[in-house]
Amino acid sequence: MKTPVITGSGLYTPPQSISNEDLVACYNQYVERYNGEHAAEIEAGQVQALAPSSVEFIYKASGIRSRHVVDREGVLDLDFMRPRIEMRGEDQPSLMCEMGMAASRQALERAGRTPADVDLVIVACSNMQRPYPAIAVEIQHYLGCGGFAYDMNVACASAAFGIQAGVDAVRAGSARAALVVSPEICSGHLNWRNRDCHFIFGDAATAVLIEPSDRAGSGTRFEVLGTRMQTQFSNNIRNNFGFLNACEVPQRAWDDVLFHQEGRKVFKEVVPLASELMLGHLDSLGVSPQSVRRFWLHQANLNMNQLIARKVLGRDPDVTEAPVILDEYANTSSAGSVIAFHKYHDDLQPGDVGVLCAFGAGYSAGSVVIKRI
Ligand code: CO8
Repeated sequence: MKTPVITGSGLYTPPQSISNEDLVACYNQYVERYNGEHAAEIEAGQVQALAPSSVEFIYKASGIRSRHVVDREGVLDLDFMRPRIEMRGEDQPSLMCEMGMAASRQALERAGRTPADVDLVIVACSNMQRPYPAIAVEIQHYLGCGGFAYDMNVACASAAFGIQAGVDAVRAGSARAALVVSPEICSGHLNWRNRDCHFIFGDAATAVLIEPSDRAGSGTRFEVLGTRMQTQFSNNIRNNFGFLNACEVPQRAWDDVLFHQEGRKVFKEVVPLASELMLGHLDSLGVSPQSVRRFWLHQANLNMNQLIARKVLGRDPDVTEAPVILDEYANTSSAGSVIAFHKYHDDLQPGDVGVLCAFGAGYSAGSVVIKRI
């Protein structure tokens, strides 16, 4: 059995972003227009008036200040309120492929590798642009990698599950180098007209390269000490988009095929799930939680992350122990914990241990314990 090592990571950040102020101004104009257009039905009690959103609520409830998106103009266009994405021909790389390749190239460069060194590409993320051919096979093709590739979806925990699959393949020798890519275009599946969730998501892509220790170069490397995944069925985060939508009788409402959740219940149920997963995993590896130098947590909600870290550490974490990127990026689904890792790992010293932990819809949660070598 080989010893798997993370040898590089990459991040693609869309250049456009939307502040809470811009987002709320647009949403509140929509509310004003909607309530005006439905004034008579609202008056008659047949339609419920929409309530305005607020910048203060968003920051206090989530810690989010802004989000990067693939198209700001479409999201803030009152008549469209979603990203406008040009349809591409079948002979052109898809947007997900393009974003994933940008992150992959950076991960390979950091590891001192070329695409030809990679023989497994896994695209692990929440939303795929199409069912087939797999986005992973498209990235494999356009990057110029060998071997095989496949897509997998475990919602916000996808990157952790993808890393486990890559680690297992490298450990067993079925792959020489595994690239786990998480291109997330959450803005395309977010209901920007729903006050409860219009502020939650952003777009980004990440990549992680995993190689056996005997091939790993001399860059910043992290040995994977262990991975542990867990799932538990819940309808509290749901998206009913699927290939049978057009066949269903009666047809679903348009907002039923977008992201929706019971945020409060998710908060309450996922905090123990993620913290107990990490505690059990660390215990099985003989690592005390207090000795962990860094927690790269899924970035959905700042209060949630602080509570999870407090339950694991037995005290409040400081910002260097559980770094925050959601203030700038919002929830980028599976990319979030990897963005935190990508931006905040260079200062760790040989021997330092960190945990990447992702959690989300399913429910699903994954813990990856790594040690700087
Ligand atoms: N502005 C002002 N007021 C608001 C707003 C708003 N924008 N939104 C809600 N309110 C109001 C509510 O109506 C409520 O009013 P009232 O008390 O009168 O009923 C009040 O504010 C409080 O609302 P909540 O109880 O909903 O507020 P919370 O404090 O619970 O905060 C959060 C809401 C931020 C959503 C919080 O519950 C949370 O973050 N929970 C965790 C959610 C989570 O982690 N989800 C994971 C989702 S990611 C995932 O796995 C899916 C991946 C798929 C990606 C797909 C991309 C699209």
